[in-house]
Amino acid sequence: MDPTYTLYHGSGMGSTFTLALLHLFDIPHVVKEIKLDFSPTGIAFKDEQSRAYYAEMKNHNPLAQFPTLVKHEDNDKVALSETAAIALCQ
Ligand SMILES: N[C@@H](CCC(=O)N[C@@H](CS)C(=O)NCC(=O)O)C(=O)O
Repeated sequence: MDPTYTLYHGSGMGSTFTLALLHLFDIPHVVKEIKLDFSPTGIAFKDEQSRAYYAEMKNHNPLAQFPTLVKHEDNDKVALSETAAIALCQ
């Protein structure tokens, strides 16, 4: 069975390159977009779905960084969060 991927993505964030790779190489994936509002006073979630995806992302990757790419393979889940490592792995 082919592995599938879930990408936690923030628009304009470091996950953009990973998203481009998934598209470029036509790799099946699911995108969970975390919509953020940036203001001088801080960062806020644009909606509740984004807040929920962020909590999910943090479960997979306590650093909660973009990108967080989760690879599902049978019953295993592996989270990758280094862009260079993601680019090198298949
Ligand atoms: N190791 C990562 C670092 C990515 C990174 O620093 N992403 C930033 C956004 S572009 C981030 O998630 N910052 C939020 C945080 O560190 O809490 C990579 O180079 O792929």
